[in-house]
Amino acid sequence: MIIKRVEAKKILDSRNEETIKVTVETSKGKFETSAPSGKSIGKNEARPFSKNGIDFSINMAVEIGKRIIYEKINIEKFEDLEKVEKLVRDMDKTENYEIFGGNALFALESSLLKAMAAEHKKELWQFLSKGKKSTVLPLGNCIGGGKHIDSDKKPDFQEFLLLPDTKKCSDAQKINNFVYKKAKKLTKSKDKSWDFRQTDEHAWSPNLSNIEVLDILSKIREKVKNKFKVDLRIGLDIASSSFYEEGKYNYITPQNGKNVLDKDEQVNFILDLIEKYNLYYVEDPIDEEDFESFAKLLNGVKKKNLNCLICGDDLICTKVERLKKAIQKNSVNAIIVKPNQNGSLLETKKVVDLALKNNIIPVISHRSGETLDNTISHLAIAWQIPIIKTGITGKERLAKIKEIIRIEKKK
Ligand code: 2PG
Ligand code: MG
Repeated sequence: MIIKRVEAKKILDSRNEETIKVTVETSKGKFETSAPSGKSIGKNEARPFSKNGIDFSINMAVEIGKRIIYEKINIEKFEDLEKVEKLVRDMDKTENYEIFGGNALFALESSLLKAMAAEHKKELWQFLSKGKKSTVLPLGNCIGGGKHIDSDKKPDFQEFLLLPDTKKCSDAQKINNFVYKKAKKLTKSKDKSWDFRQTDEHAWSPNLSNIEVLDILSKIREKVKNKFKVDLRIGLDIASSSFYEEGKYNYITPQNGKNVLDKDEQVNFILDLIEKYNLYYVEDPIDEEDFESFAKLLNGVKKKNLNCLICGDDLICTKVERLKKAIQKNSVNAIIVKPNQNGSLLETKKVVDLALKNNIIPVISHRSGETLDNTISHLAIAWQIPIIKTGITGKERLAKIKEIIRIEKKK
C-alpha cells in the first residue's frame, strides 16, 4: 500500500474535550479515525495522550506517518501493524504509552487498517474477518450515575444496562428504545423533582437509589415480556473502584442499612442483587486490584447456578497479562474490550482471542467521551465479539449501533 500522507489533528468529543483524529491518505482516498476517552479510568490503562500534552501526541503520530512513507515500510495486512509499533517503541518504551499516548496509537492503527481494507476493496470488518460476520447485540446504557454525571443526587452505580435476548441487533435496539422511553416516565413518577438530566452517555440520571432503579427496570422487564415476548436481560456497570477506598465501598445511599461495606459484604451484596433481580451482567462489582474477591463472587454465582456474566473492565484494562491473571484466578467470565485502554490493536486482538479461547465473553465498549467513529462496530463483527456496550441514544452512540445494523442487513 502506498501511503501519500498521514495527518493528525485535534477535535472535540461528545463531552467537549479535546481528542485526536488521524487521517491516512492513499490513492484510494482518505481514511480517518477519532479516539474516544474515558472518565472512570482504570489505573492500568494506557495513558490517552502524551504526558507532554495532546499536541505532542499529534506531532508524534504525524512523525510516525512520515517515517512509514520515507522508509517505504510495507503495510498490507493486519500483522504489519507490528512494524508501526516498532517505530512507536523506538520513541516510547513505557508500558502505558506515556509519551506517545494510547489514543494516538489506536487512531493511527485504525486509519491504517481502513486504508488497507480499501486496497482490497473491502470494508474494515470484511478485511479483518475474511468475510465471516458474527452477530453482535447492543448492551444499552439506560439509567446511570457514578462518575458519569456531576451531581450528588444520583445512583451510586454508574450504569443500568439492557440486553434484550434477541437474535438481531436491530430488534434489540427497538426494545432498548421502548424501555428507554418507559424508564423516563416511570422515573419521573418516582422522582417528581427530576429535571430529566442525563449522564455523559445519555442515560437518565434521577435522584434515586440503586434499588429504586432496579425496581423500575424489573417492572419494565415484565412489560417487555408481554409486549415483545423477549427477556429484557438487565445488567450493571458498578464501576466500584470509583467508590472504593482501603478495603471499603462507600455508598451514597445505604445498602442493606449500611453506607460502608467491607470486601466480603460487597461480594454478598452483589450476589444477592444478582439473585433477586435476575441480573445477567455485572461489570466491575469489585475494586480493580482485587482479583480474589472477583473470584469469590464468580464462584458464588456458579454455586447458586445463576446465569450471570461477571465482567472485568478496570480489572483487565484490555491487557493480556491482566487477563492471564484473571484466568488463572478464575475471576471473570466476561471482559470489557476498549481498544484505547491498550492502544495497540495487535494486543487488543490478542486479548479478544485469549478470552474466546477460555470461554470468557468479550464485550467491546464505547467510552463515556465519544466521537462519531464506528471502528469498534467493525472490530466486534470481525473478531467474533458478541456484545457491544454503548448508549441507547445520542449521535455518537447511534453511529456505532447503526453501523452494526447496516452490516447485519447486508446479504
Ligand atoms: C465504563 C466506561 C464506558 P468510561 O466504565 O465502562 O461506559 O466509562 O469511558 O468513563 O471509562
Ligand atoms: Mg466500566
